[in-house]
Amino acid sequence: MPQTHYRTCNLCEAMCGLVIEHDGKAVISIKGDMDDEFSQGHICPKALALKDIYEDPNRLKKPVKKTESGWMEIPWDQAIKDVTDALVSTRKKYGSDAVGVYSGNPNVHNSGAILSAPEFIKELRTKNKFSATSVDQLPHQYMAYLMYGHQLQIPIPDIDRTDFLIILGANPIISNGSLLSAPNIKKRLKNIQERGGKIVNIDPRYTETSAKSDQHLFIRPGSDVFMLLSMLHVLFDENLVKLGRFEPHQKGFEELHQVADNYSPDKTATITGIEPEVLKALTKEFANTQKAVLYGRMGVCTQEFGGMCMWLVNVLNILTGHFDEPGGYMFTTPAIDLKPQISKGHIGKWKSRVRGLPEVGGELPSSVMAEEMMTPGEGQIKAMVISAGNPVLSTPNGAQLEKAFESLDFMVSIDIYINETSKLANIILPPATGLETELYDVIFHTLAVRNTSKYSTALFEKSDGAKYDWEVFRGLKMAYLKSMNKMTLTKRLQLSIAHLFSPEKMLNILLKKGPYDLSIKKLKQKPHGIDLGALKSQMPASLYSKDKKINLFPNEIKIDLERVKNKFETYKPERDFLLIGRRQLRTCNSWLHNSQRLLKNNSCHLYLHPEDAQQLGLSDNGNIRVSSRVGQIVVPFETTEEIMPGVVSLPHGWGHKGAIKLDVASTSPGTNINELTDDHFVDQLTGNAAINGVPVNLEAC
Ligand SMILES: Nc1nc2c(c(=O)[nH]1)N[C@H]1C(S)=C(S)[C@@H](COP(=O)(O)OP(=O)(O)OC[C@H]3O[C@@H](n4cnc5c(=O)[nH]c(N)nc54)[C@H](O)[C@@H]3O)O[C@H]1N2
Ligand SMILES: Nc1nc2c(c(=O)[nH]1)N[C@H]1C(S)=C(S)[C@@H](COP(=O)(O)OP(=O)(O)OC[C@H]3O[C@@H](n4cnc5c(=O)[nH]c(N)nc54)[C@H](O)[C@@H]3O)O[C@H]1N2
Ligand code: SF4
Ligand SMILES: [Mo]
Repeated sequence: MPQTHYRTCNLCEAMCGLVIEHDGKAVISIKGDMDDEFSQGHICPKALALKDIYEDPNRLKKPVKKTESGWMEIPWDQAIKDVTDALVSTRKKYGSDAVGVYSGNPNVHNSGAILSAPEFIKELRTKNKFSATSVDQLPHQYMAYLMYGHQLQIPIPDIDRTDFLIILGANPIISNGSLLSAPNIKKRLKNIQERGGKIVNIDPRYTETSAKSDQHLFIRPGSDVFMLLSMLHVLFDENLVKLGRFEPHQKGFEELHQVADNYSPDKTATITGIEPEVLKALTKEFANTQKAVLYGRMGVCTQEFGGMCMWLVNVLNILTGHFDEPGGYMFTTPAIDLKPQISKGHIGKWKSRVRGLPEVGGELPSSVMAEEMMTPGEGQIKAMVISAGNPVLSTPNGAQLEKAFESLDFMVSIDIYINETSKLANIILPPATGLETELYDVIFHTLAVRNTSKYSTALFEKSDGAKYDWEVFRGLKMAYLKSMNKMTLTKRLQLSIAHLFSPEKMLNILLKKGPYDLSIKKLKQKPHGIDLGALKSQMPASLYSKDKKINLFPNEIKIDLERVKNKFETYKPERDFLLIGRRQLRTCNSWLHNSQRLLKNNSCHLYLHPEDAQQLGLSDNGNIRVSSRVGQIVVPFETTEEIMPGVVSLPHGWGHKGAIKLDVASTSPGTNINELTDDHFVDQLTGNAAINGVPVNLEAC
């Protein structure tokens, strides 16, 4: 007898509601839930992969240990003991920093993991913590901390009410939105146009989002900071600055006047490729439209001046009166708010041992991970814990990182697949996942264009003896403390109390603390979720800074402006090509390539402008050799006028070489873009990886 189950898709930030027909054991169909309060039936092709992941015979169900004769299944108890023994012995021998941790993206899409992983990681007492944050949204968090006082107080564009949206370095038609949870973003963007509004997209490639915009401007990769400074210049030059009600709630405004003096649109045009008159008109229209917002994402934060760009995005929204206003750049009011529970953030409390890059919010940049493993000396990383991540494919200089992992004394991956990273581990701990887990999107509800709340129960029982991520972390923590002889009576008591709290109970407590009088029980009665209304203006109450002021001009920015000035004054047109990334509709970073239906129409090709191909003596397609400071790859290319001359684009997440148990992917392995991205090419301010705008050389082959 078919049954119906409602849940939220955990594969991207859009939080689409799904209706799943099943027979108690197998999925019959997955469709968009028309009654979902937030997504109203929207779904993308990836949702069907939830069935494929659930059924995938290659997904690990039991821990495996690497032996001379290959991977061997071992019982959970032994696996947890072997892992903690190895971690404890590393710590005793070399000190606590000798154990490093990398946390990957799916942790954020898993309420059990996000609520319990920090508890285990904290016990390791290591400074060598890394995550996908520093190949992603670190500049957003950095600026949220400096300007508003909390690393998670990140404003989002209120696209449901805006009349003028500038999209800078994002491709939401394909990515479905990021730091902007907005299911069916295509429809939401169309609604802007239907109410007479306008969308402008600025990107080095004419993307799927450009095609849905009213205006598209090509910009040279990595030059956004100059365009944004020019916009600031125009605001002051044309008397368009409206600080309005924020006058008493800010500091630093007076000093902003001169910042952009030298960056008039006429002066920055050569470097950005944007016509001065076009930029002046755009800035005026942005400032003069009552409900307008400037949104910047991956393309502008994972580049050489990512921090600066995100500072300017915030400043431009604030100075034009588009901050904390409907249709502008707004904070959300989530039902579960983790901000009061976690650290507001900090910067530079310690620095990476080898290169001296500062920690941000307790993490070091992933770009320094390999050198911290490979450079001998006190504090060298000798063992790694990788949780839901694939940094060999997802962080810069992947080939070097692979060697670094191979050089370790011990490595454990908490992962559902043997991928390019976990294959290097001694032990893999595979948790139950996807349809077998409950879900509350604690992070993405705080970044959603409407205040919403939804709890999904697990659809299927996890397989016999399997563990959820949270059980794995708790098991590790318990065994680790025991093995360290840190199991004092108080600790034992604290732990046994903590163990009474399953994620469901923790979520319930958090919901009850929230502003809407919600509980898990109430949410269970609303399987399509609850809409809690449009975003609300909430300044200055939403500031976490001690002085309750927005810091418009932080010291860190003053210092970094020198680096911008230097780049500007010494700029010479590039002789190299500039490499940028590209997301594809049927991918999810590196890990859905085992789903046959998602591999369809997907391929890992380099996009190249026809004029560039001609100059290189290439035809319309074939293979090309691409090299950078750190590596070289041979990859099929395609010519297209979509891409700016001088720029090439390649998707990430490919390059499944030699990974075992990724059957389908191994027949279409693709090439790893991160063998070209450079671990030394980072945004010096935040430490974020500059994976866009990477200089590369092209050769026919
Ligand atoms: N060049 C370039 N590089 C990039 C990017 C880019 O645009 N260009 N994008 C960057 C961005 S934004 C991100 S977020 C990162 C992502 O980088 P990572 O987070 O390092 O990698 P993912 O590819 O998301 O791999 C996630 C792993 O988690 C596992 N997994 C899935 N579900 C679960 C689960 O429930 N539990 C556990 N324990 N494991 C699970 C999968 O099997 C997979 O191995 O890549 C970054 N790298
Ligand atoms: N289908 C699919 N959806 C996904 C993912 C996926 O792998 N596949 N990953 C998810 C994750 S983890 C994330 S973080 C989000 C990211 O979601 P988005 O932020 O929308 O990221 P991208 O699609 O990579 O879009 C970045 C855009 O920036 C442009 N760009 C590159 N360099 C520059 C530059 O220097 N300046 C400017 N102005 N633009 C530049 C690129 O051409 C690209 O169009 O997507 C999520 N959604
Ligand atoms: S858009 Fe994202 S959340 Fe919605 S169905 Fe696709 S992958 Fe799932
Ligand atoms: Mo991401």
